Amino acid sequence: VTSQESREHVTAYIALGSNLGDRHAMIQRALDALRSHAEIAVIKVSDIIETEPVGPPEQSRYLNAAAELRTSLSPRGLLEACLKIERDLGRDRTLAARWGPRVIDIDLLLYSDLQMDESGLKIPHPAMHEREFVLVPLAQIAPTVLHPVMGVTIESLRCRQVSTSAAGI
Ligand code: PH2
Ligand code: MG
Ligand code: MG
Repeated sequence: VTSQESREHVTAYIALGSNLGDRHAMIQRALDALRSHAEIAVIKVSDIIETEPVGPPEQSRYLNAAAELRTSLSPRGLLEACLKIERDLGRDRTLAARWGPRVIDIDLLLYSDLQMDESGLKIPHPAMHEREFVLVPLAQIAPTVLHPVMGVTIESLRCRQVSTSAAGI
């Protein structure tokens, strides 16, 4: 058994978003950077969908996607890897408003069935269950996965969210 094989690997899910520049290329470049990381494997990628911006500032439409990863990184290590890829792709957090436009956003959604609440790292992502732009692509690749806090499947969260947003709630 090589050290690579003996390492614990866990399944994690991420959300990707872009609404500045060549949005499609930014999401592809983020996925390529994840693929070339020695401790991350990209297992599944959803379709890339166009979504209306959610949140305060006036901004343009997003492309969003979700991906399933296998990783030997800790949750903190995986977060750092995602933040580094955001920086490498030119994201500038100093100028950006908290909900404002971004060239690339990579959010950690789920890490196995872990629950954690630390500064800068909350898993599951605390808003994932109310964001259609996360749940629609995630349900495509992980419909039967359970939300570890809510105890219901991603597909059931998506159904609920899509019906409340259609009703304007
Ligand atoms: N991300 C945000 C704020 N609003 N809206 C859409 N449609 N897609 C996003 O990825 C998104 C957003 C903050 O991360
Ligand atoms: Mg985000
Ligand atoms: Mg983010």
